[in-house]
Amino acid sequence: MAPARETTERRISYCRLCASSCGVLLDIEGGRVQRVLGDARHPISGGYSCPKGRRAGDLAHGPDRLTTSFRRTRTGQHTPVPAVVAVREIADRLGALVARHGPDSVALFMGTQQNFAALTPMLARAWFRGTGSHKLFSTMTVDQSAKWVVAERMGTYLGGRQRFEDADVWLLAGTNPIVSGNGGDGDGAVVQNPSVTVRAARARGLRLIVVDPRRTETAALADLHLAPRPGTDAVLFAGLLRLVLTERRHDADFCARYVADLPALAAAVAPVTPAVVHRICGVPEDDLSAAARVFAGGQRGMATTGTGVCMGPHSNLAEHLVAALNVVCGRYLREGERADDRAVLTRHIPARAEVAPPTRNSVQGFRSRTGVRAIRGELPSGVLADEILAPGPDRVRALIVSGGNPAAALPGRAKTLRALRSLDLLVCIDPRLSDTARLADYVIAPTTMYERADHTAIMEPFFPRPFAQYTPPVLEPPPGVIDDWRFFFDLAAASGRPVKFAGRILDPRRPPTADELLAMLAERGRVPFGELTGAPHGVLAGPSGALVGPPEPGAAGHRLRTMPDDVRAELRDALTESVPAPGFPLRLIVRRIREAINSTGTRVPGLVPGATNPAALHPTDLAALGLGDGASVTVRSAAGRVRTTVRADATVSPGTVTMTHCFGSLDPEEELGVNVNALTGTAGAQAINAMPTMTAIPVSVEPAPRPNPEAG
Ligand SMILES: Nc1nc2c(c(=O)[nH]1)N[C@H]1C(S)=C(S)[C@@H](COP(=O)(O)OP(=O)(O)OC[C@H]3O[C@@H](n4cnc5c(=O)[nH]c(N)nc54)[C@H](O)[C@@H]3O)O[C@H]1N2
Ligand SMILES: Nc1nc2c(c(=O)[nH]1)N[C@H]1C(S)=C(S)[C@@H](COP(=O)(O)OP(=O)(O)OC[C@H]3O[C@@H](n4cnc5c(=O)[nH]c(N)nc54)[C@H](O)[C@@H]3O)O[C@H]1N2
Ligand code: SF4
Ligand SMILES: [Mo]
Repeated sequence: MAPARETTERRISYCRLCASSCGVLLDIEGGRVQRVLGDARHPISGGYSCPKGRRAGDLAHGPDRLTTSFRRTRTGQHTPVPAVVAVREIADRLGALVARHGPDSVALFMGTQQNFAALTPMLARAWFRGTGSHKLFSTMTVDQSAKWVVAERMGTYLGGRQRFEDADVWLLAGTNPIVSGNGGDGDGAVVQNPSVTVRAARARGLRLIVVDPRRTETAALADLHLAPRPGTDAVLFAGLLRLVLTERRHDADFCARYVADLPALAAAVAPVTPAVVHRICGVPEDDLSAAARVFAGGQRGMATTGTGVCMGPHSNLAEHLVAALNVVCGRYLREGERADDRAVLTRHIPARAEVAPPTRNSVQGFRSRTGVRAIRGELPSGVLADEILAPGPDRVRALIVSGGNPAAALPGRAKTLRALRSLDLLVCIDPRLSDTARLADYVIAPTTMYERADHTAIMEPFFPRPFAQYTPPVLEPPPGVIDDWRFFFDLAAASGRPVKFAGRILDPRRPPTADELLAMLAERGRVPFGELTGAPHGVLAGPSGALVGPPEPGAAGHRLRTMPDDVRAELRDALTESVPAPGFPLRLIVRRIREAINSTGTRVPGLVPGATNPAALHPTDLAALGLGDGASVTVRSAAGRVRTTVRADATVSPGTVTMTHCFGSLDPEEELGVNVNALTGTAGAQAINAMPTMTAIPVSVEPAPRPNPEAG
């Protein structure tokens, strides 16, 4: 007799591996995902999905998926432990550490995969607040915290930013949204269905400028591509500002109303002529002039950046000058214009045509033992290793890692590993045995995205239009796992601490359901939770009718500071320094791939081509080094070295090397490329946010006998 055919069930959900939040259809058979398709009826992503999103079945059911939590024994082995027992033991150990060393001995690290779930960051922060510790870390401070520094030093215009959807020009610097879906920062630019979105914008007349040393997938779609030497964006943007101001292409009315110090800005950029830009950045003078003309000649549209600008040397300065370009061109919404109304599940914050002046809050923020201050309530992750390692009564002794993999992701790999190994207690919540989990005393196995209920409250700034979506769990989780948020709720309860959530205090004896929490979170939105749960493909909320309001009377005199003294000093340094890097003739730059988001996806069989992250160089550089495609090499920097193989890639500028981060494994049996953070360190970190340099790193590439996994 033929076996009965399993019935295939088609479920509707959305992917939560990156900010794109693509609508998907899942074919589920016998409790397993057989196929993931882009949801063509999804109003925002329109059927798009990417290679890693389509392999979600492997992420949920692959052999490396953890289906139970683990405790590390004295001999260093991980043995299974029920999550409830682990939570109780962790609460006891944290309690003992706090009693002995105080609350600042406990730290929380919030990683990338905590941020696409609505409830996890809320409950993690709620637990953390209850500890009384100041030692909060996230990936933002090894990513784009230059944007926070700009707000501190320049101030913020509160009327809102111009949008991609009705822009006639856009400049993307150091970002490759066709691959990363990064693009803007909260202006709805090119996050979803990026290739279609960019092509449609160009078809309606948008002119696209890309600033990137590599001819990226995004640069290939641009009207103008400037390829500066890595790490020279600050000078390039100073040069653009000079051209816009000297040719009087700026928005004089906006500047008169909202800028305190336009003459100071003009004076600071005056020496940065096209000839200077050509000398330092290698960008032809005519290309720079064309970019200034096209950008300032447009009526609407912004310059936005990604990691290529925010991880370089002078990252805070470069980001400041990009923001200054937007300001002098007046690329913000004015009083009476349609306001940004993408808050659908969250509370709408009225927009006003006024400036929040520079705060310099980080000057008053908690001062850590390493001398660095908190910014937006977080200590910079660049100092996490020192917070753990440097002796003293207030050092970090316990670290909870939520949805992150600092062992692989933080700069200065060897020191980071030493720090993580020296903790009294390391807890890692992760569905896989990441490098960080390998070192942990407790590994908590969580549900993965399709096994939990969720909605898009915290993803709203990434959508181009007011939109919201809810998903129920569409897969049955393995019996031994718990929702991420539930771990933090239970940990707070086991420590006897109340949990504050959405303006109320939750009863620790009566754990809420995920749906109850999601409903509370959406209480102040404009789409009722019931309507949301009844719309499986999501709700396009439509315009709210909100307009940009007039300034509050007390704010009429507030102005943006475009050239404070410390920014001027940084610009002087960027213009006068010679970049001394004897022995390191090449520059290593960041590069993301479609098949993985940081370490997520790197282990899915057959997904990443070659299951590795080779060093890519221009064919002329390879020829000059006498290397063929696939040759074994040693890549060396001032901080360390790795053995890897090379790949010829004509999109990489001569003089430049690309490698993708978050590869490599602490398991000597596992072949998974090499970890780029063996080549990075925290030397030369930026003032204020201690941002390390993670792109434009001076390196050399030399032939090596044969590949060999990195040491340690
Ligand atoms: N050299 C170099 N270093 C870099 C970068 C670079 O460009 N170059 N980029 C930096 C940037 S921008 C960032 S954001 C950081 C990334 O740093 P991290 O966020 O620390 O790194 P990820 O690999 O994204 O970590 C995500 C972890 O979450 C796990 N995970 C997946 N799904 C879930 C889930 O549902 N729940 C939980 N609890 N865990 C889950 C994954 O298995 C993975 O181990 O790296 C930084 N480091
Ligand atoms: N597929 C995929 N998507 C992702 C991620 C992923 O790992 N994979 N990671 C997610 C995360 S955590 C983040 S933070 C975002 C990041 O998103 P993006 O910032 O868009 O990241 P990348 O795609 O690495 O693009 C950075 C670009 O900067 C360029 N670049 C390097 N150095 C310089 C420089 O000195 N100057 C200039 N102007 N450009 C430079 C590189 O060539 C590269 O094209 O992407 C998110 N989305
Ligand atoms: S990982 Fe891919 S499928 Fe998932 S949301 Fe991001 S772009 Fe969409
Ligand atoms: Mo990131």
